Amino acid sequence: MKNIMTYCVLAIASSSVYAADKPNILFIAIDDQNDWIGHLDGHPLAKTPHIDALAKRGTTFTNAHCQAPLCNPSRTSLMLGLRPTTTGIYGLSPWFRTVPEWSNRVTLPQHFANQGYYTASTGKIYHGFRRNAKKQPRKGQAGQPIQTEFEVTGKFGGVGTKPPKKLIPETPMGNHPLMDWGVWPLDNDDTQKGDYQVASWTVEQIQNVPKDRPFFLAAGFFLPHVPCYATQKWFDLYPDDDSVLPPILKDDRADTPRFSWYIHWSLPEPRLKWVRENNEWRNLVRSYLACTSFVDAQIGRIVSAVEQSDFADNTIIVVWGDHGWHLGEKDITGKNTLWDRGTKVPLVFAGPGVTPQQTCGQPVELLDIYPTLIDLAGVPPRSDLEGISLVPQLKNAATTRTRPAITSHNQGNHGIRSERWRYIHYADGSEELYDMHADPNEWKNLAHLPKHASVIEQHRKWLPTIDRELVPDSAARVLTYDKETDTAVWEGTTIKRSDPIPD
Ligand SMILES: [Ca+2]
Ligand SMILES: [Ca+2]
Repeated sequence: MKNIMTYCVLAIASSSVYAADKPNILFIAIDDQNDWIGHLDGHPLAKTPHIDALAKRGTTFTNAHCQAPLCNPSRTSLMLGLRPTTTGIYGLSPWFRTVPEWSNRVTLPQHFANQGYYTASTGKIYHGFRRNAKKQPRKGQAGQPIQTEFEVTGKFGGVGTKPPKKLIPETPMGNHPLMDWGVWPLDNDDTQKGDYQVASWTVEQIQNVPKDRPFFLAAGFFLPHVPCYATQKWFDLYPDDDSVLPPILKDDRADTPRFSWYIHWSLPEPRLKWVRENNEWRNLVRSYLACTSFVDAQIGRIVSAVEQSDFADNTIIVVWGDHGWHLGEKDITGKNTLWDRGTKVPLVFAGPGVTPQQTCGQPVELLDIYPTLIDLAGVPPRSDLEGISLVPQLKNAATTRTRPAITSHNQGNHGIRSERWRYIHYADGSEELYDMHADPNEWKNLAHLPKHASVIEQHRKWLPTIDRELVPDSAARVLTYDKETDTAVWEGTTIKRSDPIPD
């Protein structure tokens, strides 16, 4: 008996010794959150006091961009530390573990688990809920090893309580159930909401984590992803008039290439035309803002739990969004674009090693989170990550970065965001260029002007050299393009050059 006891003690000690002096990581994701965050000034009325306070406590990146403007490829990129043009995952499917090449890839939390960290997750971290290893393999996958994405997996969260039927009129492209927004639930009870439960579970974890090793705790909020339901008090933060609407330019897309429509050709998210005709534009904008403020409050609950815990001084907190969202800009609502509204996201770091009260306006990528957390925590580095540590900027925000932020949406379509410019290159060779200093709304495409030829040339150099085709079983929001025959195929259907743009 004594021998067994000694063995147990040794086993625990050996797993904890290595990581005992390492900081904890609190990793907070927000779904479909664009830069409508108070301190980012993406929307002048956005109220996010808790994220803003965290930004003051640490360093915020005001020019941070996703690597793919869609949940699954963006999150896969971040968690694997590889660009979508390297993973070949661009659509909502497949789940990367079913791709033989990535089935054993060590993800960000797994890398920390391998160093002795306790890892736990709740809510939307990956696209779709990934349970822990206690679950049986899915049908057809018997005999395959079950991946343990996290040691412990908590509540999924998600939408939470739903109204008995949609709150808005029937939407185009099949009246998708997720395309909905408005005040819900009516009894003002936020505790029925999935994101409230995600925050509660995270707070409980903070209060009860094992004390013998550091933690990597991941909390993923679902809102402001559609359906944008929030209780009345969050709507009351915003005026019920047209001052909430974002600025748009009439016929803004007259100077964007036809191919810019191909990357979001036919989707359940309504176009601007529909939300206007159905008097839903203001309602959508207020709903999105209300959800953003609600999620901000949930983040506040978690951060406050850390501050009141024994881990207040040794926990690195990172908050990020998986991609942006349009609310009428460029004639659409939704994601899947290569403009700033579709790619720009909040990215805030706070905690040990992070200089407080800093704002960094240099272009950075979600891809940088993996090497940054390794660097900040002082765990062994990896040579197979495509991001670059942001620790130099977290120490001094003025430290120069040499490369722009790159976003890809299906093979061949890339947005290159430097400090001043946005350059977009589509698979058929068409291009856009915006001067983000003079034209932050990206209204005036300058790509055809000879005087900008050298700027375009400088940005073209950053187009990914690895630009893989879609992996097998890619589906949902996938586009392929064959240059030889000038044929674009959206979700299995050929788009003809003469087809009218769907509205
Ligand atoms: Ca998303
Ligand atoms: Ca325009």
